[in-house]
Amino acid sequence: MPSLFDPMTVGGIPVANRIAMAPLTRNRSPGAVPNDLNVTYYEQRASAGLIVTEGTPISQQGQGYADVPGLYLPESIEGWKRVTEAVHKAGGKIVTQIWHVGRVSHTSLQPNGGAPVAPSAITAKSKTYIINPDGTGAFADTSAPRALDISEIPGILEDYRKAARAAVDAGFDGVEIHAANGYLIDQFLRSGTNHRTDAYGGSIENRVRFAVEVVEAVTKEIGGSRTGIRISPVTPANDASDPNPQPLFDLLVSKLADFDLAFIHVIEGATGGARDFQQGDKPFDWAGMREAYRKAGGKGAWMVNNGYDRDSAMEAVESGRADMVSFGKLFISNPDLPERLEKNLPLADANRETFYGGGAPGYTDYPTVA
Ligand code: 8OZ
Repeated sequence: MPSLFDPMTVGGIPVANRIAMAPLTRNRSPGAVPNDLNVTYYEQRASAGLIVTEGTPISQQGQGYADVPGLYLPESIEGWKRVTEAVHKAGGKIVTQIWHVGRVSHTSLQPNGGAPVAPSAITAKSKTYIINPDGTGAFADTSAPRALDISEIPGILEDYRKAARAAVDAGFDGVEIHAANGYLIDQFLRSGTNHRTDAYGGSIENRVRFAVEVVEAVTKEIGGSRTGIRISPVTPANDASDPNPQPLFDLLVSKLADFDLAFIHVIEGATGGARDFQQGDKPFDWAGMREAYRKAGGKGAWMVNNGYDRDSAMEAVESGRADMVSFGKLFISNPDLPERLEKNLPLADANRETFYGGGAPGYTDYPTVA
């Protein structure tokens, strides 16, 4: 029987345990460049079997929040090299989450102050975080997006490909494609945000096309064994909706089986919220989606997320329902989370007020037990 604390191999990545650090937006990289504080933060968490970094935009167009690190500037790649070196030196493994926000952005963050792009011109009922002209930060309504012309899609696929190459150049063990939480790929997947009438909209076959093309572009560049993907079939995050997610996501994962991915990372329920959150009239069948992946020949590690604690994480791996479990908030406040879980030591709570932006407080000052 596998345990949460056993090593395994995730695609081509040997990991020391089945505890992953979930991607967490922290808005502490001004200029999109990882800095000393970011190096310390990730190094402190290197005992995770696998770190998935915060979302990292593949282009300025893919950028939706102030002070997140990028992968499209040479300086950002140099900054990330210092992070990956520190994590590797400490014995950890780290992949970066490659991200395009689509409509969840603001004109002030876009190239030439233009409109954010999306499958369809539907404004998200959501907020983003910007820097005012006077330098202060503020939450702002997302700007009205424009619908992508079909001729622009190859350019975005190229941005994903380049970001995957940049990630490997920066020393990452691989990438996680961010296809969750109502961002660009998820906007194509779900019917609430995709009203297209071309080959990328309408039927579920058409709505999974963009996701599959991104996976193809990335895996062609760096290989499936270094590529994972994160999905959130029912989340309402960023105003995402689809009344019938099961056939859509079953089809998606069955198509992903062709790419020999390292892992599939599944947010079960509403991101950071209710695990039994439902879209449509039936509860989502999580085991059924995994079965659709395995039946199609998918062999990647099945990583689960959302509100797990020690008992439920141990149960998920011991029962074989999951291969890995990722933790977000608990990794913010417990840099040595794997040791604490293994020894059943007390866990510290994270302070929400320091989640986004700021400096060391609430970022690198959570102590380890020893
Ligand atoms: C919280 C704040 C900003 C962005 C996600 C990348 O939900 C995010 C995010 C989370 O996936």
